[in-house]
Amino acid sequence: MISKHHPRYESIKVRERLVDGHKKGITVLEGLIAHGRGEAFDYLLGEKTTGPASNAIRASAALLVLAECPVISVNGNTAVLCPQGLVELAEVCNAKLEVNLFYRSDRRARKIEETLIEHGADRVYGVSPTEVIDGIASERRMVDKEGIFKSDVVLVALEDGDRTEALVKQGKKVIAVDLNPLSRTARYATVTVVDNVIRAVPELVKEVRRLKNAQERGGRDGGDLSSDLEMMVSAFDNQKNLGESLEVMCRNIFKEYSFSEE
Ligand code: PTJ
Repeated sequence: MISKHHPRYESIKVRERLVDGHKKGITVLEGLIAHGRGEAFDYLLGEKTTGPASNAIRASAALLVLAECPVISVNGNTAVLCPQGLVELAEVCNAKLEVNLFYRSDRRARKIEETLIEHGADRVYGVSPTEVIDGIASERRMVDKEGIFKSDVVLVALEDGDRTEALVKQGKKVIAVDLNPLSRTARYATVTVVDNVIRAVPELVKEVRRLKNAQERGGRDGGDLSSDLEMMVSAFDNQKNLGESLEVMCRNIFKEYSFSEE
């Protein structure tokens, strides 16, 4: 039993959730390693949502509101880290939830479906995928005909670069949540939120709600918010934003360094 007074209590609890997810057959062991890599980057970010991440969250929310067929891709880690938030996000932006796994097995896909349904999802796609996305070497290439296959915007988190690249090549817009601003996923995505998925998803829900409310008010007043949202998306420069996240990390390193020199 970990004391709530332990300075790393929250972080330890998150690890325990992933270990528990592994015992239940949801998370793979490799997912625990991936989480450890994420933790290191999160440490450098100061374990909070930074200014650049907030800007990326705003652009992502605009993309989701503008989308005609948005899909939220769920893997073993995200199913354990933020199932409630993913279901809420799908609800607020009329998105579909689709299981998509690197280490795919039917059993895992069904377990993740079960988890999402327990958290309030009506329907989960990708459990029996029939379509293939070209250019992906892993099981991630298998997608649902009614989900990622026909989507225009896909949100991915803890992802590997080749799928992001392949989805973008297919003309889809990809929103990536990735703590590593140097990853291939981060560089290939349309919008990358360099933040922990645990913090980013609730922020996205808030932002989509805010935009939807503004859209409704605009509608009543005869205004159209779509062109503002389109401008917001086209003004977003992903490479520049990634550079800003890296700068935050570098500043934090130097702050720590000068602190230890005192
Ligand atoms: O559940 P599966 O079978 O689909 O497998 C999922 C894993 C995570 C094993 C698979 O996608 C994988 O190997 O991912 P990678 O290539 O290790 O990439 C994970 C990326 O997510 C890395 O850039 C990490 O820094 C980042 N990351 C780790 N934890 C988080 C994170 N990003 C956001 N939030 C996190 N909590």
